[in-house]
Amino acid sequence: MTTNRTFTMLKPDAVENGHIGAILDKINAAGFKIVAMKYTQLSTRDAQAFYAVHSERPFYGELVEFMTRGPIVAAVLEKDNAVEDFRALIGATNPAEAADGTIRKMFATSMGENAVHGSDSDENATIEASFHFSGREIF
Ligand code: 3AN
Repeated sequence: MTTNRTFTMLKPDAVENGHIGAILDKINAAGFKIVAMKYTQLSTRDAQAFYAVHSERPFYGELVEFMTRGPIVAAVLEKDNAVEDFRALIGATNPAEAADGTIRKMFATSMGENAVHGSDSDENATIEASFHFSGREIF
């Protein structure tokens, strides 16, 4: 079953570099509706849990440190085919390989500091949205 929602985070690098407004503009222009949003900062425990799937990877420690170093914007987005369309909008994990016009091509600086997160499946979108938002924070 596919859902029409995905989960995103504007990561600490995007916030530090002043890109919140520009990235939200691109998200809106691509037809996504924001149904939940918060400005927050992950604790080490939050980031470890959120990225638990990567716990055996060599970059895990670096990833947790990066994701906790400053505030992020977390949001739930709605659109037909949300997960796939949002992955297309953000582009490849490595900004050097991201297509022109994608958010990562425009705003990311490296594989690790790549400006935005986008859920990779409907199942993970639901899990990740619930990680950050209660039912009454999603509209
Ligand atoms: P994506 O965010 O495109 O789904 P994943 O799920 O493979 O990519 O990786 C999650 C996050 O881990 C990435 N957004 C990136 O910040 C970080 N990451 C992935 N691969 C590397 C790597 N080789 N070196 C450093 N950080 C990485």
